[in-house]
Amino acid sequence: STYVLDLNDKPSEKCGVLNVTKITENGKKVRKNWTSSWTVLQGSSLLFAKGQGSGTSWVHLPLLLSLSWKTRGSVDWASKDKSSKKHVIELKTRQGTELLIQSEIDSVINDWFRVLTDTISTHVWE
Ligand code: I3S
Repeated sequence: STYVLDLNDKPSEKCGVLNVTKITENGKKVRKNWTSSWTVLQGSSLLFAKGQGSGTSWVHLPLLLSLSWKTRGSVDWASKDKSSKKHVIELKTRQGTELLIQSEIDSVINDWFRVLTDTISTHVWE
């Protein structure tokens, strides 16, 4: 896909394996399906790999357009009622989709929290 080509063009700024699930889609609750996903932050986009090898496709989440307070999205620590897991971040998009991302390793998820909040807050809006 085109995202694979993009990845080869520019160095990624952060990557790693996270546990990911959608909990809401277009404002409607959906059944959780936690999956371990290779995740890449590139510029102001977050990419989640689906599948492996030549069958890999990328779910593309443009952070500034989807998650910043300007567009009424958010990045925050998930409240306990969202998951029994530890170290869970909730991503809410302007379109009413909510994702949870999680790692068992607190330094890993803390780094992701910092980089995601930095990405959506340091952008200068014109
Ligand atoms: O928020 P929920 O519904 O308690 O989420 C749990 C369930 O989705 C469960 O799957 P099934 O109900 O389809 O068997 C998952 O295995 C759990 O991981 C979900 O909860 P956590 O608390 O792990 O996010």
